[in-house]
Amino acid sequence: MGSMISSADVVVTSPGRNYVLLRVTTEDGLVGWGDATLNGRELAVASYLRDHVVPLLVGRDAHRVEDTWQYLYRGAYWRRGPVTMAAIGAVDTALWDLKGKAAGLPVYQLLGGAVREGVYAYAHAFGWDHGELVASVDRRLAEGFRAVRVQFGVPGLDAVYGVHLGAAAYEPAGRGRGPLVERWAGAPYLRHAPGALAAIRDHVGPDVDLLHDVHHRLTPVEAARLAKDVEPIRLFWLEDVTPAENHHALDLVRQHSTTPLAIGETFTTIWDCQELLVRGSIDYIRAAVTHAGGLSHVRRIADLAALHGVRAAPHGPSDLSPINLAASLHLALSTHNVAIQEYMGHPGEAHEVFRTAYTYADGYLHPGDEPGLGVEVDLVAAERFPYEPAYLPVARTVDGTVWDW
Ligand code: CS2
Ligand code: MG
Repeated sequence: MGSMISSADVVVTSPGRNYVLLRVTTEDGLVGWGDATLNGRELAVASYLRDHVVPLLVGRDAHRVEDTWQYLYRGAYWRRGPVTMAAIGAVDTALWDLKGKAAGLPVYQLLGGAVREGVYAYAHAFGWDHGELVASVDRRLAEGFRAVRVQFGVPGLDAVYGVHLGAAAYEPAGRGRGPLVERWAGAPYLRHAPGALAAIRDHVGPDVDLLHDVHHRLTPVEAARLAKDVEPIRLFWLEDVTPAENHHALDLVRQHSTTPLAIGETFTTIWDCQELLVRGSIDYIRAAVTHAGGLSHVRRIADLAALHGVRAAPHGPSDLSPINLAASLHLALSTHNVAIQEYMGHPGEAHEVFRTAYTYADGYLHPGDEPGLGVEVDLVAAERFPYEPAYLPVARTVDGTVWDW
């Protein structure tokens, strides 16, 4: 059958926010889609793909997914890193999409078939103060979610990851200007967070799963204190308590608490995950399909995690496109130790560009049964939304020292 790759194109579009997409076409006219979006550094991946990867794809057998992965990873000599791995992730995802379309099967069937009826999903709730946060949580519960991530403001600060003082919505990447500076101070956060989370636990009762993301802000000892202080709240997880590169920091947190820990949305390979998994330092690994080399590699990470009793929970923010979310759902439906999928949704305009087969009902997602990933891209609509430079914020402590965002 005609499975030779005849062309591959990079599409950069900005329906509400920037996305970088890869379209791979075979000689018999099948089209596979991958997501290559790296928030705030989008054009670096577009160039890596256009200038270095696409010329290697044309003429290859589209069905050789694993060989192509190894060729792009090992064959480049310069391995790992977010730019390289997002590019490989896009190729891998597009080839799985193509293989599904060629077989007439949804990708989850190619990965072994469904191991569950639906994928447990968590939504985001945020509010600067308790009243706003409760209203936001109640909206999520009314939508059927049984797992909610809660982010709140801190007296004395104007912005904390996940929420801004006086802002109706939360979108971290500011368009058309350099990075905003957000002031950070650990002490007021540590004083405020346990009470803010306890008040939400009191409001929702014991049956709702509550999650919280610290976004890499704390020192090891601060993180240990927070994890210990919030223990009675029985969080589903506490995410990214310390900067993700410092694996040993989590040992201190572990020694002091049984609060479940999640980390890994910035990890790009199994090597970034290995030590944390083998040492039993975490409970959930967050590596994303796009950013960690695609479905093939994230499945491998999930398998390593399974050996150590760790469950996978791939990152699913609005700054990854619906193609990434669809791929994540095919993985989650067919991978035994995937625990939950982040479901943040996408800007309204994105729905003009992406047609998706995945569905949400009563707290669960399903990837749908269309062949491949079940996402199609309207290229005419995509052209209506040209790229605009955007940056994530930068954090500085109150004395002006650059901090982890
Ligand atoms: C986050 C993201 O979803 C999450 O857990 O940490 O919102 C993250 O800030 C962005 O994806 C950064 O691009
Ligand atoms: Mg996060």
